[in-house]
Amino acid sequence: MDKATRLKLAVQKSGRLTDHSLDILGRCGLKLARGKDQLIASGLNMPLDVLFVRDDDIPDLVQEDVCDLGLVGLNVLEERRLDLESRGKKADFQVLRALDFGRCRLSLAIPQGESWEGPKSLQGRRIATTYPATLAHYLAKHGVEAHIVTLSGAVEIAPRLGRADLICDLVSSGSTLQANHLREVEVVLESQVVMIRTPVPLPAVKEEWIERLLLRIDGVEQVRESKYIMLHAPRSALPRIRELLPGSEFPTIIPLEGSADRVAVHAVCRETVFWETLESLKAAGASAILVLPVEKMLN
Ligand code: PRT
Ligand code: ZN
Repeated sequence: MDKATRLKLAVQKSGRLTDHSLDILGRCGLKLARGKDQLIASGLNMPLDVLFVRDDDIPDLVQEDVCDLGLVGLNVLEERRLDLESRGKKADFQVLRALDFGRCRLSLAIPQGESWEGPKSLQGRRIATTYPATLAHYLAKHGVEAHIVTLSGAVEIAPRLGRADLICDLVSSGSTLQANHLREVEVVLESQVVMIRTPVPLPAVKEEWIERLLLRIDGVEQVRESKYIMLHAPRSALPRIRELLPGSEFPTIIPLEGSADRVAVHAVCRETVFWETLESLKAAGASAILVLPVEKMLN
């Protein structure tokens, strides 16, 4: 593999982000030759290879220019950035895009039944976390002093084991907190997956492929909720119909052969199209309403 011409992208090897990361690359057209448990997979139809690693290693691999690109949760990236900065070093990865998956939040949670009066309730307490740098930054921002108990996992059971008074951990549905009799009280960081790149300037051919990949990712993200709507309507109803079409800019209006009054309307709607919207369109005079999925979009 030629380092000068082939992009290297780091992706989580096996975990919550793996399937979504590969899915979005697949939607961007990438076909990978990958044997199971391989560390690296070559792109068959793009000059891009995927390196499978632990998510925690992705920021450094990109910062140190081992990989050109990486897909990683903002929680991991921020922790690494704040950790480096707390030691007087510079975090150099650049965030290119925020992607619509891996959403979660890093939150403070206290035992149910305890009272909470804002960050000042943290003064002098012991907080268990796997995100010590992010938590330290939060505490400093709020001017409170607390003891950070750094754990490598199973943070949610720390209060019951007497190792901490409360926790700072990732939450998505909240059911883990509930099962451990904890109550979420404050969000420290909202997170989702981001695409990062090396700070090092790359050869032109690689920069071009990054641009192409980003355009394709934008297209993939745009079509996620998008639908193509086709309908017939009286010309007089067009102003109302345009109001009703969710997130569409310029619908195409086509005359219907043999009908002076009725037209066909075609539009891309960038927001979810609900049954209620279709019912309102019908009430406004539309008929023959079709809603189709959009597979690809390039603006
Ligand atoms: O082996 P490797 O180091 O690569 O994987 P990992 O075990 O560190 O990470 P993994 O696969 O668990 O998570 C990868 C990334 O997914 C995280 O860094 C986040 O960016 C994102 N993510 C999204 C989550 C969650 N949602 C999530 N709910 N990561 C972890 N959780 C855990 C959380 O720690 C808690 O234990 O799920 C539990 C809470 O979930 P709920 O739904 O009960 O609230
Ligand atoms: Zn990890």
